Amino acid sequence: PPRSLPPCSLIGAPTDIGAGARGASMGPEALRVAGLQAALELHGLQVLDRGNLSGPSNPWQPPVDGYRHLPEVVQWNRLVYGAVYAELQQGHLPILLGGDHSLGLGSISAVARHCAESGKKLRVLWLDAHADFNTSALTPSGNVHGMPVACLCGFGPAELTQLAHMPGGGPALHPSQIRQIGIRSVDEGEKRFVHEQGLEVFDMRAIDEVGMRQVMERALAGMDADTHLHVSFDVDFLDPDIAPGVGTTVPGGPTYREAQLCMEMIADSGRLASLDIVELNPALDVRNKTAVLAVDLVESLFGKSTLMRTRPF
Ligand code: HAR
Ligand code: MN
Ligand code: MN
Ligand code: MN
Repeated sequence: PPRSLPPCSLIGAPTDIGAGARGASMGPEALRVAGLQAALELHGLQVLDRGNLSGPSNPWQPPVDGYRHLPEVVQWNRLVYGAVYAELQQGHLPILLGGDHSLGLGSISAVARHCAESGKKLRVLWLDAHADFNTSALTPSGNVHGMPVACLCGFGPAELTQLAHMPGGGPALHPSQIRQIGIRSVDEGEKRFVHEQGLEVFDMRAIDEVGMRQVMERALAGMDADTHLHVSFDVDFLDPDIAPGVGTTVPGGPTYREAQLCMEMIADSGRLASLDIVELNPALDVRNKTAVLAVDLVESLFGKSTLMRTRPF
């Protein structure tokens, strides 16, 4: 059945500035080549391709005070913030095509600001192999793509934690707004910090024990008509057997069927209002198959289903 979704705006952010491997900068084009726009249009959506943002190149330097490329990461996130915020203001559904996951900062900061201004509640689903909750003191790498969730919760350099200039001056997110799914790689210090801050993490063990269906029921619980749902889809969420085209593969991720169910249940919630597709690395892919898979899953996220089902099985 046709769903009433606003026009979607594709925003390319071709950079690997926060990553530990080069190549995520080619993600936006790989998603376009895999047919993202046509796939969404087939499901009745209006799609506006806003092209690519243009930011600083990657100097590929070691960390300085615990961060690699902080000035360039800030510049890219300012660009992403502006582009995502502009689409939300026009009533569009922004789809950020990364780029690495450090850009989730700019994207979700814009969403948080928009929600604060429009009186909406915000729920963030973070689909990832990693918690991305490091700080400069905890990080083993200095790569900012391992830090965006911490920065969104106010733990990080002011240039990154204050991107949104939230009313009241606080952080963009409170940990209680976040649900992480698929997690299976958390660094030692990061693990303690996740626990301290009370992040709600549905790790792979949770999926093993109760299944993707119950995990998603719990992750989506408590939303209502006033909830804006943001999905931050790190492609390394998926098992590397089906999704090799990412910089930081971790074995033991969701299967094709589990990932489909995850996306279908998000679609059924009817609350999806913004999306990041990040960490796709075409330099490490095999004949663009990870991009094709990502497009297939995003179709489900936007309501493709096998049958015109009216209730869960
Ligand atoms: N935890 C590791 C670090 O901080 C690896 C982080 C990798 N992050 C991503 N995005 N690929 O989730 O360096
Ligand atoms: Mn299709
Ligand atoms: Mn990530
Ligand atoms: Mn990841």
